[in-house]
Amino acid sequence: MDQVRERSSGLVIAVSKGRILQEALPLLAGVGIVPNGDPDESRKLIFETTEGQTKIVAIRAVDVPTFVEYGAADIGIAGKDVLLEYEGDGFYEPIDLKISACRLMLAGRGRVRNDSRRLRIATKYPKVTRHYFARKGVQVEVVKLYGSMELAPLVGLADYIVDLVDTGNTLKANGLVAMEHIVDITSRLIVNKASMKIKHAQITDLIDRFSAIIG
Ligand code: PRT
Ligand code: MG
Repeated sequence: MDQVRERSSGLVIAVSKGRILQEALPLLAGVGIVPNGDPDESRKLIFETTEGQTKIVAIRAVDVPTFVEYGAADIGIAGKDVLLEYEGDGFYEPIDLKISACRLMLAGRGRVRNDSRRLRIATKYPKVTRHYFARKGVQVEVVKLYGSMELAPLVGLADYIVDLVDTGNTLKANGLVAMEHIVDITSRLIVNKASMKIKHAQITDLIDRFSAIIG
């Protein structure tokens, strides 16, 4: 009886719109979950799926851990970059989905400054950046930006940037070079802690299905 109720309750899966969603949709289809519409095209935010009561919510990348921590979604798919920057630990991270791979890197104009002024780093990732330089024992000033990091060294806002790099084309187009590799990034499946208890059979079954199709 409990098992029946559990199976029929369905799951809410939060996925960020944009590139992660595009790579997550084939994986979701591989485990039998197909939304009834294209979450990237539609203005709708909640999608029914082919799997019983399971729903997909399409939200901004940085909001995925929040939805999952607060239980608004049972499961989320988010980049490790977003998870590292998130304050809080209200979720489990059982699998690396190995999609949307890139590297978080320190980049700049390729010249080293030799005065004694403290380095200024522009980034969307202040927490990871502070941690990285603290470990190296280097004092830096971190400037938080929400986009177009590449511009910062060109207009004198910062000496360096910490940003995601995939092909390297964006850095190149702006005359910047990758200088230090900070961490490899892929997207992860995250699970709300209470959901993991309450919907245990359903969620572990889904995790097993994902694990089976990931290389
Ligand atoms: O759109 P919104 O502001 O809501 O969020 P977003 O722009 O962060 O979302 P989106 O769709 O861009 O997806 C972001 C997630 O995709 C990140 O959290 C990463 O986990 C993952 N990802 C993988 C990337 C990249 N690769 C990537 N290359 N996110 C961003 N980039 C950007 C990078 O910031 C830089 O501007 O692409 C540019 C570099 O790419 P290359 O190929 O020129 O090196
Ligand atoms: Mg974007």
